[in-house]
Amino acid sequence: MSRILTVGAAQLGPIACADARPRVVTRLLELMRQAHAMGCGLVVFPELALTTFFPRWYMESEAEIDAFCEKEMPSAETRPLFDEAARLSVGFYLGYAELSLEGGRKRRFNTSILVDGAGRVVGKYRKIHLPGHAEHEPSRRFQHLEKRYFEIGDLGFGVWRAFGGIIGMCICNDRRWPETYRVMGLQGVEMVLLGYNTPVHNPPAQEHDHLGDFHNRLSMQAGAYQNGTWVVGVAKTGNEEGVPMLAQSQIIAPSGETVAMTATEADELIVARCDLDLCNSYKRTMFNFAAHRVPEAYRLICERRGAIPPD
Ligand code: CDT
Repeated sequence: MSRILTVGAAQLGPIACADARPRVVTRLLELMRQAHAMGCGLVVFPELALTTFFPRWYMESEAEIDAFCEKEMPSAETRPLFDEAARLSVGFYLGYAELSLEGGRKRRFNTSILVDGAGRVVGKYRKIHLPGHAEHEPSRRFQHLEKRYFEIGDLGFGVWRAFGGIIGMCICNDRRWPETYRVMGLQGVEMVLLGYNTPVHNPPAQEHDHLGDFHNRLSMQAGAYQNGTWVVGVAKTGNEEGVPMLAQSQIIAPSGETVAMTATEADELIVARCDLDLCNSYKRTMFNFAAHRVPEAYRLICERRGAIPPD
């Protein structure tokens, strides 16, 4: 048996602060057309793929922050992506900053959507693990203010029946947390899509900087293997507004092996012919959750947030 989903990981080079949406959408459309030419049914774009990674700047003006957010999806500026998806029958994952009005209250989320080959939104995810800090830290060369600009996602780690399989989504820092993959694994996920913006330099932990590529691979490969799922991780990379960003977008098989990886720090498409049925043997043997998991022994995971060492 095989269920082939040909997927494209559409890495982006830097987006400048001054780049208007239509200019960025033109780049995304070019990558989507390349994906179609390569036989893809699904193309994955990065986190916050319509703007620069704005949490690197401290801003007090709500109008200034909101200018980086999408008030509707699709909008006049993003509609061409949906139209082209339908014309080419290529679905996509897109990360963007979402501004929503709920119960008369303005809310901002770091969001991704899953759009099918008819141009319809079939899934939405709001980032749960928000890294960085909430207050201005002027001693840093650049900020990481996701905790200031976004609320914690309120939609959980969902999965959707789409593209002939079970597809899940998460965003960037989520990929470092085993709980992310396991919650989707417990829903039978067969392909996890995720976009990222990862500065090479992390001011509070400079001693990790030289290990950035390794930690990126390590987290995604472990998540894939331990849950018997494909993982597609896609970067926005290069030197964005003076901040070098990690590359190495990759498509990872349920074995944990990376089957395709980008070679540049620019707009670049990589493609893999993913057999979703490759998940089966992992889900039926080593990671047969129903046969081997022991949830009673894992209670602390839900009951306790931070580590408390014994006396
Ligand atoms: N965008 C994002 O989540 N980036 C984080 C950087 C962490 S350093 C504060 C990441 O985990 O890649």
